[in-house]
Amino acid sequence: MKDAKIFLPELIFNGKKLIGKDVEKSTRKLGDLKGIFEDEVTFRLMDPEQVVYYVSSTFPVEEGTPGGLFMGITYLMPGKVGNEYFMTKGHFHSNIDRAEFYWGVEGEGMLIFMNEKREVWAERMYPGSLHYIPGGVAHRVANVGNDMLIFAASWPSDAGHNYETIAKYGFARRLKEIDGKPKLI
Ligand code: PAN
Ligand code: ZN
Repeated sequence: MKDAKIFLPELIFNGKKLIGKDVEKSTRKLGDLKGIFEDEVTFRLMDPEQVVYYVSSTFPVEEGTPGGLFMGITYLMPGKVGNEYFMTKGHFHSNIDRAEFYWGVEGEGMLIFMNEKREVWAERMYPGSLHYIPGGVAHRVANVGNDMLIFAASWPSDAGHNYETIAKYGFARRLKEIDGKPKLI
């Protein structure tokens, strides 16, 4: 029998960066996050062009394909709007029962969960922390440190993103810096 072929991987995850074929980058600036922070007066005084986070992702199959997986690395800058930490928009999955893994790569974060009953809880993120986000649970990450927060994620290719519910109703609690510490209030 002939030897089977051995290939080099098309992608490298070197611990911090996703490198290789078809890595797609999307950027969220402060101006794209209108309405998510409570202190709108301070928000309006800030530069809408300031980058809050970007995501490098690989989509090996078409979006919506059942049974596939996607992976992305999020780079979330340190900062606050008033006393509320810089955070991702947050979303439920459009196919609401789809789960996801997040894991901490660098920096200090807080992963905020909210179920459909609007119950909120959070987990600390740090290098090596692993987080299972069950189906039916909205998720958002805040950078609670002074340096960039890097975390990776893998989610089903038929999960989809429902940003509308969070844009309209928000999370039931906000993560704020109170006396120098993160608190969900
Ligand atoms: C992640 C997020 C990423 C950015 O890849 O999409 O961290 O956060 P927002 O999508 O809430 O802006 C994920 O949860 N994918 O499903
Ligand atoms: Zn998700």
